Amino acid sequence: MIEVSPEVTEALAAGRPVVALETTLIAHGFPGGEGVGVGLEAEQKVRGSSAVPATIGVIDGAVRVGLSEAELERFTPEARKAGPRDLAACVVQRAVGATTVGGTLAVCRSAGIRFMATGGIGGVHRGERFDVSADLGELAHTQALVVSSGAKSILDVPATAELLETLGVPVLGFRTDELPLFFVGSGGPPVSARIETAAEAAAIARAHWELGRETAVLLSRPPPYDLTEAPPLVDRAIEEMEKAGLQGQELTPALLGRLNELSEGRTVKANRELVLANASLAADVAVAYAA
Ligand code: PSU
Ligand code: MN
Repeated sequence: MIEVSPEVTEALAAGRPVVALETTLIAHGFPGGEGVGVGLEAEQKVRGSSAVPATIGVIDGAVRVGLSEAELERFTPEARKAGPRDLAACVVQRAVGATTVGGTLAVCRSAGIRFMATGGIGGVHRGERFDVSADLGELAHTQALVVSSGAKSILDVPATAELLETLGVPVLGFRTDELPLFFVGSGGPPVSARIETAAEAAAIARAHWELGRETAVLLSRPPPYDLTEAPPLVDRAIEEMEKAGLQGQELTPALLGRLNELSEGRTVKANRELVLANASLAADVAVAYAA
């Protein structure tokens, strides 16, 4: 049920660096078809750092690892959001399944891919309602290094950091002491270790797994520039969504769309930049690990 492209198969067999990329970001993370362009650019960034991109998603009754441009274009907003629980149903029902970080990591585990890049991981949502992303469950038992700009902007980030500690997931800060807050780099909870280079991240990931740890390693890279106007807009968008009664899987896409309106497009631009920077760094770490 998992079909790996020839390019990715060859790279993995030869021990060359491979970086997985998710498709939820493509289908639901950007407005009006912009996601495909971001997905393609992220792949170019990975190639630019001498690694092989492996974008993952479900199409035509199979989990696919390594997608062509025409295949990427099928991950429209109509695609189902595919967390780890949704992979099987998407395969059997032949749905287009856009994999989340959790869904992508589940596939990485089966395919033997050790590196992944994203914008922000899911985590503990704010508010009274119990909503904790399945991303955390997969981070707890997948030996992969995930590069992100911390957790999604709309989450309860201190609670997410506490849960990562509970699960035993190292949180490395790339040239920072604080877990980035997605749109802004500073003000978050402390990381478990600060690192300065991609090689250092690769060495810690290797040591973590050689010590028998079975969890992921989260490498947090501050966004390329601070969007200081974003946090109050995030608060406002969340309040609006609560009033509208939005919850579950629809919440993130709706919130990101509203944020884009409120910021006149600046949150989307910032999101794009940080996704691309994270793809480059993930490739650098994968290259250092392979060496
Ligand atoms: N971060 C973003 N935009 C996104 C996501 C994360 O800035 O669209 C996606 C990722 O695919 C992540 C998912 O895995 O949201 C988590 O969603 P949930 O909270 O429903 O598990
Ligand atoms: Mn959820």
